[in-house]
Amino acid sequence: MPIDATLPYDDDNIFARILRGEIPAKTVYEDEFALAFHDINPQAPTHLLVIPKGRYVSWDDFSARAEDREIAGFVRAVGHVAREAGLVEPGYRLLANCGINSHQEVPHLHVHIFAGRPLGPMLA
Ligand code: IU
Repeated sequence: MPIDATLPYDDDNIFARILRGEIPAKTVYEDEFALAFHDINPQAPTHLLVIPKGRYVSWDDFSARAEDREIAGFVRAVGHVAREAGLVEPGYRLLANCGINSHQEVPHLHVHIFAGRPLGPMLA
């Protein structure tokens, strides 16, 4: 079910539980600001998710409330994960769904990294 990006943060959401170590994930990177792991239902040969450590529902919530250091740390983590995975050449796609019309399903901000095949033109 798509979620409303303006809802209050739900501490029981699946990514909060992964951050607390209550549910396993195939983690590829972790630092002060971010955790990155393989998506359980990959849509490309490489499909990673990068999530901030902070309690943010969506891109909207994060961009409005996060401290500058959290935003910088998260953006750097996304780039680092892509570089470390060897994705810069021939390239990758980032996607962050926000709210009902985007079909965001997990109410903790996540950036998808897709790579490993030609991804075609963006679909709107
Ligand atoms: P979305 O942007 O909220 O639609 O994407 C949610 C993603 O989270 C989706 O690609 C799921 O396969 C993925 N996911 C996951 O990796 N682990 C989980 O336990 C659950 C969803 I639930």
